[in-house]
Amino acid sequence: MLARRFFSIKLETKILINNKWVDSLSGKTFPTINPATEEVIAHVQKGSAEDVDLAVNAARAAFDFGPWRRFTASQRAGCIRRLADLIEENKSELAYIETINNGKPISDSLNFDLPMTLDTYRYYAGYTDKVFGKTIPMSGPFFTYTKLEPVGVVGQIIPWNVPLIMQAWKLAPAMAAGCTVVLKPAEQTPLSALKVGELIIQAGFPPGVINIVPGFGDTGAALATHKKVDKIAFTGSTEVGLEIVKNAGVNGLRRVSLELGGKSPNIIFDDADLDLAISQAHIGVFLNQGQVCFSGSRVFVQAGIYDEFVSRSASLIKCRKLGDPLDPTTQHGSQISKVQLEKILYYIETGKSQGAKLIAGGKRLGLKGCFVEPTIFADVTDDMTIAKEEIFGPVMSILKFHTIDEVIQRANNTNYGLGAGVVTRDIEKAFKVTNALRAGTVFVNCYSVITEGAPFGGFKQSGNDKEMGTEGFMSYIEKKTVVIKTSEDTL
Ligand code: TXE
Repeated sequence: MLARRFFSIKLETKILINNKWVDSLSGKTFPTINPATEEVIAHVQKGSAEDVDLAVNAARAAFDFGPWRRFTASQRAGCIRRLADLIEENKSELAYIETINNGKPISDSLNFDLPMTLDTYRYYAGYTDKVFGKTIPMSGPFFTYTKLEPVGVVGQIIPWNVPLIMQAWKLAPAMAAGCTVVLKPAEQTPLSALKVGELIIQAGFPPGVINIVPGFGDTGAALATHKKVDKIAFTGSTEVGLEIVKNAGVNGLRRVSLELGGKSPNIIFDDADLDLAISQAHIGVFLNQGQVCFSGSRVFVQAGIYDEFVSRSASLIKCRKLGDPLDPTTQHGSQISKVQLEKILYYIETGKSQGAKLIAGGKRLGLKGCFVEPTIFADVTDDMTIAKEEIFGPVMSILKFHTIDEVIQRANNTNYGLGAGVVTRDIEKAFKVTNALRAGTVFVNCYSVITEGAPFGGFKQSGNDKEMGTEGFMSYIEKKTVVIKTSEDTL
């Protein structure tokens, strides 16, 4: 079994600054837990504001004076590709670390998280030499052009739900653009980020280009307000995102990119292929134990197929295999923490007390580990808390609708706007709904299908920028306009 095979893996637990592993200045550490067993895996150095300051200074020096800015595009791409190759060589070990630290099934870590991580690094390696400015016509003896440059020192704060993917989504475009970085992984899941740090050194990134400081919210806040940081990129809760925006002007102005929460609608019409609709909605909610920002947690089902959809969804959920995340046949693992477990159980109780009909799951599984049964509520109405707030857990709310205009209005009646789904055989209906939904990504007859080439990010309270694709790369780029006086004779 994997557990035995990796009994002796070396975990990295220190702070990475200037390609050196260091202890925190305070000497403090924090335990990192396996949520499936609730056992401590390791003690990790706890970065404070002072450690963040050292890391930012290292990143600043590497940006302002280091060799990184003078690396050719192919040298930068070479570093990123070597990193991807090293991640691939170590993928079993990384998948194992991801699973023990996060609680997700090992088959997900191996078949979803690792491939997407690799694709992201390789995709952005190809961007280093595709940075083109423009020449701009101007009256008079002037030659005017734009030059694209890296934004500078970037602070990146990431969450715990897909730690390796989030690290890649943040680091890869910043590396390709030529930025330098201080990354703070989530306090729940520092281990895979630190392991990648080891591989970053091996891949040949110069000292100071990528620095990693594990810690809590105060560590993130110190990074987000540091005066030498040019840009903050954050993925996490809308509450913390708003705080980061509020603090963006503290100690000087910096750019802010946010990818926040969601309460995404998934709309299933009477004419849908029902088998497809049921499995699509199932993936849309239960993938990653429901800990997905674009989870299609509000499932709107048209009246004509409502009852059948509900009963067949309840049958399907019984086939989902819950249990030991290290068992390769497990489909559904542990939630990230006791805190999240309790939050999810609170929402389930709220659903019951507000009159939603519990048709599957609804309980914690076992007494050890943070396991929650995949849960389905029918007869959910728009005013119920479970239909309004992000649960970030395996809870599907099924709501009934009658007409297309009604469902568009109800689906959009949320402060969030990250994902959405439509299931129908009617292309006209699909276009009408897709165009009307205020969401950053709309899935038609599928769900949770994302690619590194397409921009990803939210409307409304779900975010203010895009990651991935060209847009994700441009988020790490400054545009400089250059106006050169020429001689009249050359016109
Ligand atoms: O998120 P936080 P939490 C949602 C989801 C979840 C809820 C809470 O609904 O239940 O958020 O999760 C760092 N300044 N999402 O508490 O607190 C923190 O250390 C700077 C959606 O884990 O937002 C971590 O690295 N940084 C989501 C990161 O922010 C701060 C993914 C995220 O933590 C900070 C995760 C501060 N003041 C949760 N406070 C998604 N969009 O995918 C905390 N942090």
